[in-house]
Amino acid sequence: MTTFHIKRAPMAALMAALSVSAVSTVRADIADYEFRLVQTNLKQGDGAMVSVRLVDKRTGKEVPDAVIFAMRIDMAPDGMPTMTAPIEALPSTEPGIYRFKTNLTMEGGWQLSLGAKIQGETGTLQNKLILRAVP
Ligand SMILES: [Cu+2]
Repeated sequence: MTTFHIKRAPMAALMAALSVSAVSTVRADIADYEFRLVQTNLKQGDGAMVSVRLVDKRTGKEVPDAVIFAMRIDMAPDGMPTMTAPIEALPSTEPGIYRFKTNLTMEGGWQLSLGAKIQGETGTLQNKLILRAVP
């Protein structure tokens, strides 16, 4: 009886290790995802619409239904990290495309920072995207 239990324990540990590695090869990591700007140049001024695609880098496919819980836009690329603009998320009209309305008050480089949760994935996706406000 005792021998039986001693032999069983390592087998159970091995099975657990195998199932963990099997799962990790199938499931994605948060680092497999990325936001990409649809357009990098936007017209300066109020009512600027920024569109981003959330893609699974392994397939290049759009990923719908992410929850964007943090967003910020500032002029860090032009040495003005404290110069921010109001930004609000708009409803998505296309799966995997996320839209924001902002006011690009000044011409030049702007940085859009996003924090998101992806359905079925643990961890947080954080991306910084550089765009330009043009006349
Ligand atoms: Cu500025």
